[in-house]
Amino acid sequence: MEKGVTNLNRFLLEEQRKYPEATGGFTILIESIGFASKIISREVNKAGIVNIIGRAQSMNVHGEDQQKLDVYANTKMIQAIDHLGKLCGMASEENDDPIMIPEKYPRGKYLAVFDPLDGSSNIDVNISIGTIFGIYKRQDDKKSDACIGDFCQPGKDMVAAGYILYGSSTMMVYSSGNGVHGFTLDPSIGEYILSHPFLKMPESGTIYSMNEANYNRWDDSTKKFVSHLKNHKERKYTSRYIGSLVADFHRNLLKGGVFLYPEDTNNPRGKLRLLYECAPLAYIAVQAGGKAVNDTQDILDIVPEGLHQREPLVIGSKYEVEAYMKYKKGEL
Ligand code: AHM
Ligand code: MG
Repeated sequence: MEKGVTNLNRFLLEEQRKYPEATGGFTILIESIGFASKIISREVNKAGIVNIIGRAQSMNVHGEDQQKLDVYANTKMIQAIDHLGKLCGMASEENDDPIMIPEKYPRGKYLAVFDPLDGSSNIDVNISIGTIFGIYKRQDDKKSDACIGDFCQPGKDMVAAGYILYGSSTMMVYSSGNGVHGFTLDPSIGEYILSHPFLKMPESGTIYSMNEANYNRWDDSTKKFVSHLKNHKERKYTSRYIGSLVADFHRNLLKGGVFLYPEDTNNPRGKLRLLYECAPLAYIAVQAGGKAVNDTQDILDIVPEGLHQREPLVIGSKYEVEAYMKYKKGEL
């Protein structure tokens, strides 16, 4: 390996050595998600050429059109990790029920949750999209198939979470509880190279990201919070909204600021899914020194009641998220 260059595998191995009791099961899981993401990245990059963009003519559990690339990414994620013998089940935004480990493979102690292709409305227009994942450990020691209840753990019990951003370059950002680390895919060698070790989110920022077209459907506290940012005395905020959560979150992670998808009259419990979108990104935000809440509590404290539960999401730098909560509680 080139001197001074750390690829994802080496990084994971060195992390694993810090825990003598580690069996390597976790390392191979993250590596394999990395492998799936390279295949997805390749397909995203050639989407226009091979005409894979467009609808797959099926609807997912949320009643939304699935796009071809969603289906492709979902399949690749499942195929990359179902045979490792490390998982007892998977749950995907694209599947109604838990995804079982095929009969012929052994079961393990981990559970994987993922949104295989987030921001799918941006596929057709060549805008950044992403993959989000979280890893939990099942709470009993059984090695049988997971049931829905096994996935109903609060985000703070996750053992790792991360995302892949298919942007101008492809990046994988992950945390297993020891800081947040970013790897950039070098397409010439097909390797993720450590480019952003120990990422920290600025304590406050000047960016806010939300779908302002929903303004009239927000409650008063959200409207007041946004007006607070617009009229801030010390800071001049700027608005940035891509409509791909991974991309909006990633920018704010690096630069500081806040992303909000609060409840509104059309989405009384928010739009984004707790298990596949809110909790994994909240885990990353908190590990990087940021914060994530719904309308009343920290995202990581919420115990899901089902696989596809939605939650309002306000995530980003501490200052902005705490200010939002003060407006919600009527303190400001
Ligand atoms: P998806 O998982 O079906 O792609 O939907 C989630 C996306 C997020 O990436 C993004 O933050 C949000 O939906 C955008 O919603 P809207 O178009 O209502 O602003
Ligand atoms: Mg999606």
